[in-house]
Amino acid sequence: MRITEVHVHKLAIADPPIRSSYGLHQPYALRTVLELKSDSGFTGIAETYGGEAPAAALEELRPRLLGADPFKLTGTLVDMVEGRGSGDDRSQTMLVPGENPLDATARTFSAVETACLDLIGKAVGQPVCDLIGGRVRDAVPFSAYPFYKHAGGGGEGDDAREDEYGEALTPEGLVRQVRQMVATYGFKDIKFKAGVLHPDIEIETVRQLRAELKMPVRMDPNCAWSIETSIRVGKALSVELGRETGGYLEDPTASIPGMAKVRRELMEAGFDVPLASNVAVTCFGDLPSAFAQDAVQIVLCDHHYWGGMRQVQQLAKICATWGVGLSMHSNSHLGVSLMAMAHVAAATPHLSYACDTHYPWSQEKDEIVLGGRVPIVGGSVHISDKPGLGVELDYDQLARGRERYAKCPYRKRDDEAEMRKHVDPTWRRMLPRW
Ligand code: GKR
Ligand code: MG
Repeated sequence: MRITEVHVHKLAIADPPIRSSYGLHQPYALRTVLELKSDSGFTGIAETYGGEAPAAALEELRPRLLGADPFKLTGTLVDMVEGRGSGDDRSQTMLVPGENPLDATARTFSAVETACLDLIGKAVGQPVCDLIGGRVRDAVPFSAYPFYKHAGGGGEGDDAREDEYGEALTPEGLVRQVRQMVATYGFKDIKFKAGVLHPDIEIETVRQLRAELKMPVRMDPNCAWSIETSIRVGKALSVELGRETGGYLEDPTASIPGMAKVRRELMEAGFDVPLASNVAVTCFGDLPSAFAQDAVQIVLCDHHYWGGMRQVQQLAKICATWGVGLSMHSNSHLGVSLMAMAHVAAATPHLSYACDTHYPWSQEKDEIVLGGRVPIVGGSVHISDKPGLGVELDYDQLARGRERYAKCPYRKRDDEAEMRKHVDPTWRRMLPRW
């Protein structure tokens, strides 16, 4: 089998004004879809970060993709994910995920790998999860992912969307938002995006979420807090975020030594609040010092920037060996990414918590998967026996996504600029904020 066509599609999808310590989401999230067609008539697809740079990186690879054998292709590109030593300053603390130059080639590789696996799966009639080792679960659990949110449904001008969830800038608003997500998707866990309001309001938000929804709650302020504040919040929420109740505290503060200090002080005070990370730990080179310092008890993987599905499986094995948990991080995405996340999670035995997904924040109108949105039922994505990722592209919808991209002014994610435009003209991302 040979790759005969390469298509790189730049898309924009409506995204509501949700907040994090990075700032405010723009009215459109950007995504890229890679399409590889083969001489045997099959098409493999992948979805990754959007804007100009990820698409340009894929375009640059075009000469190496055309004519390549998809079974062997990723072997020839392996230098894009291997051979990077530890010790560099590779933290993405100040950068939104997808903008870390140090994992740029790993992100490009991941898109190629995913599209090749989809292509191979479609050619041999097997689902991706069964190609990469075999599924250990048929249903992959995801969490409700509530955010503090301003009024608005995303999109702009005559493409402004209805506000499905409404404004949510109080603990009660967040409870309402999660109830709505749970009613629609059946989630059984909550991953709460914090680092936006004063920590005392966020403590109260977690308490109310736990008391009202009675399900495990995880909290992620994306490094907005000092070490002292992190310890204070960890102590205040030691039950709600504690190991026994299935919670964790994610990236409360920046850096591996900072996380290690928070963990040490909480443990010495008798509070077993596990710390998770997708900011302090973002690549294999980060693992030795994070594990040696016991800075992170759960690594949040993401095949999009860890270098693909098989790198995630290797990460899982390393984490299992070291007694460290594994779950999955997410960013704004559509159904192709959701299916790739679900397939790798289905074929990864060591998955300790329900995965994150932004999928409830995306809309039917933007979905590019033929047949519409991927169902999340009982909080899980079901893995069928359909070949590859189990989804095909809807080319009309893809064309609409491209048009939206051409029309909108956004070319890379910039939550700070959006924050200055709509909330506070002087806003800067300051770490720690509290
Ligand atoms: O969508 O604003 C967001 C999130 O903050 C996202 O960019 C993060 O990558 O989901 C995230 C996380 O840190 O877990
Ligand atoms: Mg996070």
